[in-house]
Amino acid sequence: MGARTRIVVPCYNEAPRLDTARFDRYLGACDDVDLLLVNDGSTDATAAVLDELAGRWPGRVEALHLERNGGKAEAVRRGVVAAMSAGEAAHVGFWDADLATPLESIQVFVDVLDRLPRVDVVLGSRVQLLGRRIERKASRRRLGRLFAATASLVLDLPVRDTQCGAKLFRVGPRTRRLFAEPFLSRWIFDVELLARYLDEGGDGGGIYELPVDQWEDVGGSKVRPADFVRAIGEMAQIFRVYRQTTATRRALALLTAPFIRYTGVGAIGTLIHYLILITSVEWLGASAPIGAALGATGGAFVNYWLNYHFTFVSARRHRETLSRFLVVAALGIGLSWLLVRLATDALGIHYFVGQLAATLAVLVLGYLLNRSWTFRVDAGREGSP
Ligand SMILES: Nc1nc2c(ncn2[C@@H]2O[C@H](COP(=O)(O)OP(=O)(O)OP(=O)(O)O)[C@@H](O)[C@H]2O)c(=O)[nH]1
Ligand SMILES: [Mg+2]
Repeated sequence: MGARTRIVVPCYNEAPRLDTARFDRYLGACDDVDLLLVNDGSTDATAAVLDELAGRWPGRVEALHLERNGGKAEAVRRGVVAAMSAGEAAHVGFWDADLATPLESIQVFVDVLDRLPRVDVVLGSRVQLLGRRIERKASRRRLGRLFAATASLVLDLPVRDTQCGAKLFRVGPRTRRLFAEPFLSRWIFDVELLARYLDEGGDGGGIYELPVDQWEDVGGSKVRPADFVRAIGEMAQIFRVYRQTTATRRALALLTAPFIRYTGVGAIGTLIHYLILITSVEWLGASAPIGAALGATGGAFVNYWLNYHFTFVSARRHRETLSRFLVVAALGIGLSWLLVRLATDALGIHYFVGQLAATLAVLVLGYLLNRSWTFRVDAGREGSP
């Protein structure tokens, strides 16, 4: 009997999608792979489905139920930590529950680790080579290419596909450390994993990209449109926290600083404000004050949404952050009025100069308040502002 392999399967609201018959078939056909199914606060019958499957395979399948939903990254991390500490597993990995990559491919991943002692990490890669069956929506494939190119730049590592939900690790001190701390990112933790591996002194020679024989884009994805915007913010965070390895990179990191992201979002919000103003006045026949109010509201919500997902990559509840964001926005309007008044009435400065100074002051104050209060980002997370 070969060394044991333990596979973590993150499961969130998978009751309708989990093909337990395929799990049974796989477990019946191989005896040196165990499964750890991780459910974190699913709201459907996932917990019962997982317990049933575990009940049928005592000693081979375990269901781990985490108290509340923390996202795929944290579910995988908690699962891998448990799988690595449960002893006698030489390899630990994670696999998407939708079996986009069939369980039968696990052995091919294990063979790579057995054959190449230098390799610590095997990444499944969805490359459409002859003889492979890779079924991906064209839009996801193109987005995936763009994402992989960005990840390669950020990591300074020519990686072809970071997001395939099938990965295997050789259990050892370095790979244990990869999962020791919670991830910054919720969805693109795969990229963060590689950044941590490089940060740990690993290099490209320890990572192996394995083109999978089969991959199928299974419907019912948990990825939301906001996650794509969030991924950009998370990528900036990963670059800033792990990959400032050269002077050029440190200079580039300045461009991705949260304050720069905040300013950029402010500019986008202002642009939306003016676009809605002009559209509603020129084309919809609204009066200028109505157009201005609609524009300000639209601009504020775009501003809020982008700052939540892109600038601060927040995980806090909207009902907390939105009300605070509006308070900060109101404070900004008040401060703007006060400063323009001060400039014109008290100091006799031209109103436009006053407005420019006010805009700058509101930008800096707004950033500091939103960072420390609204989205309450702890300083350690991204180092300097
Ligand atoms: N435990 C847990 N698992 C999650 C969570 N979100 C997603 N997952 C699991 O992560 C895996 C991938 O999710 P999918 O919805 O298939 O995502 P996808 O669209 O295929 O995205 P890719 O992983 O990029 O292919 C599935 O096994 C999900 O159940 C979560 O919040 N908690
Ligand atoms: Mg999937």
